[in-house]
Amino acid sequence: MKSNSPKTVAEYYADFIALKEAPAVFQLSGGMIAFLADAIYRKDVTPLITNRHEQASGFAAEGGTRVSGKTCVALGTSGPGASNLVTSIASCYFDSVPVVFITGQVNTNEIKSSAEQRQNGFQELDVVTMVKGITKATYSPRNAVEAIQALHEAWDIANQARFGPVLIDLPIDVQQLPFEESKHVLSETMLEKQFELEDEVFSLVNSAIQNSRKPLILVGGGVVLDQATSELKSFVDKTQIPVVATLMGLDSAAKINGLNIGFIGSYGNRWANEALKDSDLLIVLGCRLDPRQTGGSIEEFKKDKIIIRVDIDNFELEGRVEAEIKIRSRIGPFLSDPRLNKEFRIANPLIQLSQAIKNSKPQIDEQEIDLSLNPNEFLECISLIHKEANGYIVDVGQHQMWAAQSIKVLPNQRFLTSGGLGAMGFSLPAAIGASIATNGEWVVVLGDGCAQLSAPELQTISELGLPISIYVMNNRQHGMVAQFQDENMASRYVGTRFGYSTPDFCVLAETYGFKNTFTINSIDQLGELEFIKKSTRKGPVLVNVMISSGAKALPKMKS
Ligand SMILES: Cc1ncc(C[n+]2csc(CCOP(=O)(O)OP(=O)(O)O)c2C)c(N)n1
Ligand SMILES: [Mg+2]
Repeated sequence: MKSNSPKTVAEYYADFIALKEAPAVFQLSGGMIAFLADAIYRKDVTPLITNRHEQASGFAAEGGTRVSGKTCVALGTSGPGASNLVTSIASCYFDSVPVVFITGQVNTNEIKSSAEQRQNGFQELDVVTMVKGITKATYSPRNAVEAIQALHEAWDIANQARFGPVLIDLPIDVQQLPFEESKHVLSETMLEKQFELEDEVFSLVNSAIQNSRKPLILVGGGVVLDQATSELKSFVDKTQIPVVATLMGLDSAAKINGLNIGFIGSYGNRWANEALKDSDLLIVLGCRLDPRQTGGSIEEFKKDKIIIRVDIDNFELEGRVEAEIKIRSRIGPFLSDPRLNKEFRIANPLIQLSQAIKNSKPQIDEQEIDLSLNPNEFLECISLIHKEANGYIVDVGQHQMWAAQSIKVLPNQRFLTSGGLGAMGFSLPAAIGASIATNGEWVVVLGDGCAQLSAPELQTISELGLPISIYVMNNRQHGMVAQFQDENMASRYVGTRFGYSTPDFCVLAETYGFKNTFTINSIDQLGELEFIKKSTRKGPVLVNVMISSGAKALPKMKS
């Protein structure tokens, strides 16, 4: 491109993405998106990372955005590139992550003009219709002005609470059009709503807390999304109300010294679920209270307690668990509001209760059979050697529950997983995004099944030399589903053990260029972890952790 030629739409996009300090753009190449990728490359400000599957690009953008709080971008070409992004778009939608997805599209004059026509252009796909239900907004710009407006609006909308993904479907000819100055002012309705809270709300909350003997805070993913972890910490420090956390709230709760009881839900720590059950006041912060958190019976969950819910999203407040006090608000402003009484301090019996249960039945004693490697014990040990890591990125399955139950997340560490969607294959690409966005060390915990969904990303990791330590919790089965088959299908392991196999993950990683791989068969080999720690600083490490297929995710709450 000659320097005197006018700026193109693609170049404007590259400038804008750089100006917004997006930590990275993730992509897999394709003709229909190539002009935009080329402009980002030439701008040479935002790292342009090439993954081996568009789904990985989307997960990487999600990981990078979640850990940095800054929007990353994922690109895909038209047709299969766009459809491959769909799972990662859903993941961002359910976990409220403001990623901007941009798909290439065929030339505007090749786009089909009727919904009845299946396809007109080669690799034409109506991705906008496909993702309408899993995005906050979608755009199909047909000229330069629309393309520029779409970018400004999309970025803003993604970043307004409740956060979520947006998609711009950008035809190849529009990418090359000369940029045109346009107005891009958000209309009134799109501006972030502020929720004024009445004095009465605070008197209700204050008296509910005052009258409670066993108050408990339930921390959900909304706390970290609202960047309200320090407000949570100071509220807990002052009031001494203990906390329990969901899968998405584990890292926020990790900031609470001494009063963090643990992980609740279907596979939660026994003592945390008991504390929740025994509480007489539950303050639910940024948490959907989905069936995995409440169990099947809402009545049982609500029994003998008052529930206060604070959430930015009215639909959640009006959701399946009706609270006695519903507060539509951001978490941080609510917790730091001077009208909220923070002087509450009692010796809370829930602390003693949970400690007694923990002493009599620690997490590692939950397994029903003797194991040469207890996954809970192993993961607790892992957290001792990765104190300097930025955090943990965990996939989906039994290993996810073992990690949530036993990893000791430090106050400055993150714990990421695919929460709402529960998408296998999330962890490796998300760690790529997290590592690029933070320029730092991450630990991945994934199962042998999940590893096989995203194994090609080992090439991306090794090519970039990212300091990621990968623990494959290898039970040679889709353990979580096998456990379900034990309970419901007389242990007929269809597709989980029958007709399922695993490669040698060390050989696989070495083929992808990993220099450091280890296999661990028993807890006695933990001495080797020191060696792993040293290797991690130099680049990626893969540890193949052999676990008996008889190990289960326990305790398991009845549904
Ligand atoms: C994309 C996708 N497909 C299927 C599932 C259903 N599923 C949930 S956990 C699981 C098993 C995961 O196996 P593995 O990674 O080996 O973990 P393990 O349970 O053995 O620890 C499956 C198949 C899913 N969550 N995501
Ligand atoms: Mg497995």
